[in-house]
Amino acid sequence: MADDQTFYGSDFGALQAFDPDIAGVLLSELDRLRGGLQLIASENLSSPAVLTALGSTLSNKYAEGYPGRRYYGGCSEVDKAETIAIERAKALFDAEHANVQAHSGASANQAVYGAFMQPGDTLLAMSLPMGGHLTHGSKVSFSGKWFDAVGYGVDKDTENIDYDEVEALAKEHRPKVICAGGSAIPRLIDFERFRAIADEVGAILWVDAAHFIGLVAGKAIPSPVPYADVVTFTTHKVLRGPRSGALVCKAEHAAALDKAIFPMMQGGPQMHTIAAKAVNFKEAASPEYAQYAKDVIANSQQLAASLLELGVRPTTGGTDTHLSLLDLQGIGVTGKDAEARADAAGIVLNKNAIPFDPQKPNIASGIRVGTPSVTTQGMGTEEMKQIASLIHRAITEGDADPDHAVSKAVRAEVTDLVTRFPAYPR
Ligand code: DSN
Repeated sequence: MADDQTFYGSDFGALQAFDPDIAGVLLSELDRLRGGLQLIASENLSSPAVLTALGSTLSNKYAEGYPGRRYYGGCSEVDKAETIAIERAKALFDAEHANVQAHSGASANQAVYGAFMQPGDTLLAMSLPMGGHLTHGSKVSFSGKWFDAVGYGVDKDTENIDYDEVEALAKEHRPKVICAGGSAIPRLIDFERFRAIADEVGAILWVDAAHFIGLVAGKAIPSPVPYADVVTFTTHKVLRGPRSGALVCKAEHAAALDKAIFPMMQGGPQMHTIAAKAVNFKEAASPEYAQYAKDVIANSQQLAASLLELGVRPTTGGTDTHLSLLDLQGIGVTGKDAEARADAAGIVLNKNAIPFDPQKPNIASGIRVGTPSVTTQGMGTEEMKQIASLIHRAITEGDADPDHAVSKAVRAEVTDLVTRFPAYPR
């Protein structure tokens, strides 16, 4: 139990007095979080301990360089925080080397390009419409503008990664780097097969584990670390840390990746965020967190199964992870409409392209739902059955107008649920 002030750093009262506009936003965002069901697969509710480190005076410090090798004086204390974060990351993921300075997952991914590729080199990665990520070679991202990105997809029948296609494309294009991972992949990835393909063509194997690294930390799914040359990740998804990024890698790549993070891609590291990452890695090493990671998957599987019973089809037939990708074509609703109708009913999720989607990305035929936040709130499989029914009602009978009778009725049930399982309980 904690006072609200805890969630905003050291002196919320002073902020309220000085800047009621921004203090009001902090309070109304907390109300928004508490008032609805947060089903965005890439979000979570980080702990008061993490938020306290984020709201600390470590934000003031310039510390370009690495512990013991800085370009500024006065780094003795932040050196301690970064060293603790590095050692905890290495222990948590059983990794030979960790770099905790990336400002985000996208920054960590940039470092992979910086360390291993020259402009014009070839990358092989999952294409964005099939479940990949912008930074994996999309034409609108630096990664697709500066590198020759070849995209692989999923099998039309199974909707799982087509490993034979990955192998054939690797042999044809001889990429410098092969990337495994993405932002809408509900199933486990066969890292051993990716390693074999990378070895066959002499490529670096990069796993972007942003989405599922928390499940790896909790030992709820297999780890990519033994197979990959480098694993990049965000720290704020299932892992439940601060909004940031990090990477772990084989010792042989440590110097190249460290140089790629700083000075190639970033300047001063955010020491308050690094301290918060250290807190998060300690939390994620606990038995309670391991149970949480397993519960996230059990909830996700129940949610997908219950939606399937209601006629909403999860791609691949289900999920092994924290997220499901739901194909709405069978119920004749677009992803865009479903997102708006769910929102009006107090259910926050996102429209998402499904593999081979006939719709444009800003309309989409699917939605993506994830269970990290609701599991943090203590909900279990019984609540997932109820949530499936609420989603179904909101998107098939409801409206984008919050005053619509069904939207209101669903919202009342959502309110009851989040009152019983509150976010940031007082
Ligand atoms: N935007 C994140 C997601 O929602 O999956 C990935 O960067």
